[in-house]
Amino acid sequence: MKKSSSVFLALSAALLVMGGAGCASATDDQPAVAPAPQQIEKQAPAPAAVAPVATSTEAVPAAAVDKTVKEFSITGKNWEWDPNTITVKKGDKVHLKLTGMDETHGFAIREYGINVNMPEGTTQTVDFVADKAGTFEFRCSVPCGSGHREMVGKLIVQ
Ligand SMILES: [Cu+2]
Repeated sequence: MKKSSSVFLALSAALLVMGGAGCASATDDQPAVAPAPQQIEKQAPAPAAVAPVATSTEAVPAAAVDKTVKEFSITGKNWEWDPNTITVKKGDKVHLKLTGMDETHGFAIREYGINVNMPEGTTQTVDFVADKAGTFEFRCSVPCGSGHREMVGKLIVQ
């Protein structure tokens, strides 16, 4: 969880900076009176396809405080990922919200050393930096029935 911790530290720092933007001592080049919240809208495609889950373990909406973070909500259900392709740029910070819908699944991207258990009805989060370019499969890592092997999606890092 080292990466996760450092991301949260960075986010905390960003929050502090934003919180201070109302004061005369704002340190960035934005006018202190105009924090322009519309600039920090998240860019994840089609988040509406995902039902809100009250049990999210994520307290800080990463994309809301750092627009360099690419945020995606992905659901795993028998037997598919939705969405099943996500595209980022090399070097992007990626924040994934992973929701297990109908039973326990697992989200794994071998080349990135990611393997997260997704107990049914929960949302797990993963933060990583997309520092390797290419196309990587994400697969279910928890045996979940006859379609388990077909739960394959793609992370495209351009
Ligand atoms: Cu599975």
